[in-house]
Amino acid sequence: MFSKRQLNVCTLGDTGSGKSSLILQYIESFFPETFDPTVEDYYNKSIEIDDKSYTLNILDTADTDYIDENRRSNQLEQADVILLVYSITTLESFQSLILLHEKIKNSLCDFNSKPIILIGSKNDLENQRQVSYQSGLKLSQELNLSRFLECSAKTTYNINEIFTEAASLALKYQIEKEQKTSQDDKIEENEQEENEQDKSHEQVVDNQIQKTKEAPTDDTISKKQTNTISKSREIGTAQHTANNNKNINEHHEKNGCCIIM
Ligand SMILES: Nc1nc2c(ncn2[C@@H]2O[C@H](COP(=O)(O)OP(=O)(O)OP(=O)(O)O)[C@@H](O)[C@H]2O)c(=O)[nH]1
Ligand SMILES: [Mg+2]
Repeated sequence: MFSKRQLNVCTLGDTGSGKSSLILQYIESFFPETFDPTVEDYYNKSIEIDDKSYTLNILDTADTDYIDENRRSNQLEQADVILLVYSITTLESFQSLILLHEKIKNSLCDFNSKPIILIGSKNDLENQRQVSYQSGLKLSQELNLSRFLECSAKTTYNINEIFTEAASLALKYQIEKEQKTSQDDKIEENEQEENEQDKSHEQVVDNQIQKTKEAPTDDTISKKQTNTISKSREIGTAQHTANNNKNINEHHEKNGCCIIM
């Protein structure tokens, strides 16, 4: 059966920064007024990109301090895109992202190609703002992130935009990764072929060397020829002597005498 391509999103950020709220607003069109800290939750939703349908898997994580490092690094590896969330009403949640970003960098082998979106949540709470829009934008540029967006789970401002952008970046990341893998496979295949060709060439050269070793040298050929010549000379001499004796005998027989040898 035809199965849809899965795009994996991982959300990270301080407790209370608004991760669960923006996910719930996107998935269920629901804004939770009361705060219920997350342990770990998974959500999924169908999404269209260029008339094709994909499944967007969203991981809602617990605050960074409460999670095992291996588990976190697995979550990061699995993700095709990472959402770094801070609240515009809490400077601390913004500052802690710098350290979190550093941890992600150290944890991922393909950090440079993994897309990361910076999100400033709760922008409906303008009167409580502690982090300016410019600061968010500046940080995203300094850290070379893929995108920066402010949003509000309460008013739904930019909520769809976040996940549409996340899905597109995730798809791009997956395709580039697949292309790189197939290129690496081709390079490996070519290297193997070249190695095999080198080996068979070496074998041919070895065989030739072996044959050359076994083949007679000019010296041995001339020795053999000398032996053959001397042997034929010996044979010739013997025949000559026999013929001579025969002639002498015939001559003596003709002359009525015989030689006893
Ligand atoms: N006004 C307003 N309040 C928000 C918004 N988003 C979240 N909140 C409130 O902020 C509190 C924390 O939000 P959560 O979404 O639960 O935060 P979280 O990042 O999931 O927290 P953890 O699960 O502990 O990591 C809740 O009481 C929400 O009602 C928003 O866009 N506007
Ligand atoms: Mg939560």
